[in-house]
Amino acid sequence: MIRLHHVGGSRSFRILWLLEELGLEYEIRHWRLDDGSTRAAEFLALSPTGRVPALEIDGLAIFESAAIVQYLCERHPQSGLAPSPGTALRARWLEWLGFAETQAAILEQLNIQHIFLRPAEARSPVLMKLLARRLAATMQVPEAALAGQETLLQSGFSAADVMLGFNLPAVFRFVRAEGFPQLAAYGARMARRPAYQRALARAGEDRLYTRDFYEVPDV
Ligand SMILES: N[C@@H](CCC(=O)N[C@@H](CS)C(=O)NCC(=O)O)C(=O)O
Repeated sequence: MIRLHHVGGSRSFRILWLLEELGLEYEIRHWRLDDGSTRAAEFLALSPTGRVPALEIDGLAIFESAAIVQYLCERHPQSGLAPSPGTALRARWLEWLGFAETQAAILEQLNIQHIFLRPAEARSPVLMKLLARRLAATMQVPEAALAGQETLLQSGFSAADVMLGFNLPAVFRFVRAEGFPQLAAYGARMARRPAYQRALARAGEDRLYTRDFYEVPDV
């Protein structure tokens, strides 16, 4: 039995997408981040900081998206979504898994600054600008890696693309795509994958973003 604990538009989409890439059967339990339910004991038993994703699988509960991705890939080595442990390619794959979270953490700070912080005076345009620059710096890395290849690893599509690919629609809400042609094309390629589309159809509403682009307000 596989049950994904999911919030629309959140990092749990990575797991939803990966489950579709793996062709596994699973159920989804939908949660909201704005009704206190992820702070209840029932959810904290699955994910002690009250964050999604959490995955129940054969009696085990796992949190942290990169850990879940690694675990699912280990259970399904035949999927080819992760290079073999101990190889140089595996080192690159693991780097991308961690890197995707480095980038997601900056996105989270941008979300806090542009969307969640109340009252609006508590927001800092200086910090917004700094965070957008830090985000752009992370974007340079896959931009360079993708020159001449379609996926993060030269060997082809892997779960690293799922980890990073999830970030991209959000990334381009804070940094314009113009300076990042490889990354923008890659994002569009990932979104065209049938498994991505199937995941999107089951994902539920993304309530976070109401604008295509979040400008830093003038100070
Ligand atoms: N490093 C964790 C981060 C999980 C995380 O922060 N998830 C967000 C949604 S994208 C969340 O649940 N936030 C709710 C909260 O912070 O209370 C992972 O990759 O799973």
